[in-house]
Amino acid sequence: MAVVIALVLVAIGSVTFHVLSPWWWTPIASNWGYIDGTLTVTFWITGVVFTAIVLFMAYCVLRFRHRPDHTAEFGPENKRLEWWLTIGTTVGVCVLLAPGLVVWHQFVTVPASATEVEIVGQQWRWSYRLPGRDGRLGTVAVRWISPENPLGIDPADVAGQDDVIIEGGDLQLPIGRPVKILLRAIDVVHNFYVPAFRAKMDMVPGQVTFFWFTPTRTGAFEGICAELCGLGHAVMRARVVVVEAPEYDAWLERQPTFAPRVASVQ
Ligand SMILES: [Cu+2]
Repeated sequence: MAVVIALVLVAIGSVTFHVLSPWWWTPIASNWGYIDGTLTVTFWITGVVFTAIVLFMAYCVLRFRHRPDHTAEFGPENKRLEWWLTIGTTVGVCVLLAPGLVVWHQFVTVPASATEVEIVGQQWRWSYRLPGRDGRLGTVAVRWISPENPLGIDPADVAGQDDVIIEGGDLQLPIGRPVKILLRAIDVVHNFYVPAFRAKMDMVPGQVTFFWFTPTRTGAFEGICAELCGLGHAVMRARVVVVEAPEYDAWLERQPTFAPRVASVQ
């Protein structure tokens, strides 16, 4: 009887904890409501199945407990039940996977109007690069990386001269404009994650990964590294500030660009 009560308590406790949990999603600040929709579908399916199985176990422990005049019945085959379980599981797994495939497709299909912003991860900080007046980012290569040129921008590339470089400061983004985030890592694997945007992606040395989103709310949002990357992983924090377009333009004007920075050390 103690096992039955324990199982029922596990089921009730899990549901109650889920509903009353203080660790709920932060209010969303991007267009990725689909991500929350997918999570809700997953919560419902796994929650219902989990509760049903635990309660079924409690029922079996109670109903088929040992009694002196009771003998077990041997039933190795049950075609009907096997079919139902197979179909039920298949439908459940399909419903779990399908929304994810749809959302993933949207997540990596960048709208043509998106502006590019590059984020570079290294132990243990973030750097940002935004296109200057020409709207284009200059090419980069590992061989150009030096103390004066930590992001490895090609000094001969015209497009890179006006690139805005932010090291250790906040990243600002204008509200309502889609942005394509290009991700690079200089040393080990990092992952740029701003929970309020519901968007994250691994940054792999030697590759450029990306995702896109549209900020839908002004304010300051905390970013974290979501891939264990060494001793300082836990303090690898970022701040993304979403502002109105005029404020963004004024901020961008004040940021240092690549060309004067390189010229100053020559
Ligand atoms: Cu990291």
